[in-house]
Amino acid sequence: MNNIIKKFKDYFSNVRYFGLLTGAGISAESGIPTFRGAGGLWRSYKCQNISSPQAWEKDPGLVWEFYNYRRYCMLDKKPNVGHGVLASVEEKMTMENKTFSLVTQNIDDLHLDAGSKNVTRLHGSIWQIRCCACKKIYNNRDVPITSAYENTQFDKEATSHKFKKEDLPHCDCGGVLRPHVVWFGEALEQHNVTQAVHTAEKCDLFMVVGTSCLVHPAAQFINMAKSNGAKVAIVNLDPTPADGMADFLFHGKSGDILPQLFDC
Ligand code: BV8
Ligand code: ZN
Repeated sequence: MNNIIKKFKDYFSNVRYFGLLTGAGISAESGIPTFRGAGGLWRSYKCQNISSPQAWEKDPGLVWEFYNYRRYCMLDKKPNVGHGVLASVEEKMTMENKTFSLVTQNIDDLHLDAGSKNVTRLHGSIWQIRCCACKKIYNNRDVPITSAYENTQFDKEATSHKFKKEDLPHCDCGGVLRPHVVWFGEALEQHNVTQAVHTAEKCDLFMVVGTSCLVHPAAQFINMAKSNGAKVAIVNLDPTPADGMADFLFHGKSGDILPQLFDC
């Protein structure tokens, strides 16, 4: 491992545009379950089935129960060493007039909490809610989201309780508020895609941290960076389908590996 770390550091010393893609794995050491690990299930639902417009259409009260539970779990979570190292690298590169651009699939906002500035939240934020009628976006950290959700924050047995429309959060305009996240089957916001494409096309190093590289279109930015001539580094606990593209491949915890790769 030391030889590859030295190779990485030698290359990184000449990097002028550092692009990154992070996933649930970088937040695992903060105590937030990953999607395809144990965190992939809530009660009897697969996350990607309840994080969908179809589930919202069918039972918005249940979808809010899921997000209210995740907000409850995320409320006290703090950035870990991995988030902190990336925030320090960005600060150093900015002082050296170099570019740092972090694209995250995570909705926990821990990169922002760690001090990262140039962050593209590809899938939104669990701490933002949006009006289904007028599209107004609110920053909101209320847990429970409304009093009707008091004491429903558990993930084991299902509740037979059916939430009514009046139990849901409402906008000043009277519209129902939903989580401002990208559900499976929904398009990503164009401005975020534009920023992610720019990062993949312009960077000379693209680092992928803590993602199974299974969710699209996020995973495609790795191929895009590679085909645009960037070197690819992967830091992940388990092997990923993108490992074959890696010029620098590190299997292990991001909280252990990132501090070894950057002197900051
Ligand atoms: C869209 C917000 C089109 C919600 C999320 C092409 C091919 C195949 C499928 C598709 C495709 N195109 C579209 C699809 C369908 C779908 C998709 O990708 N499905 C997958 C499951 C096959 N994509 C979509 O639906 C996207 N939309 O394409 O729209 C469209 C266009 C026009 C008009 C209409 C529609 C939208 C995708 C966004 C979904 N929303 N999140 C919420 O969170 O509630 S995605 C969700 O998964 C999270 O954001 C999560 O971050 C993300 C990806 O998962 P990972 O982050 O990778 O997490 P995972 O658990 O999988 O992996 C963690 C990794 O960390 C593991 O590998 C583990 O080894 C590692 N790890 C663990 N601990 C550590 C660690 N590594 C380092 N250190 C550690 N300590
Ligand atoms: Zn509204």
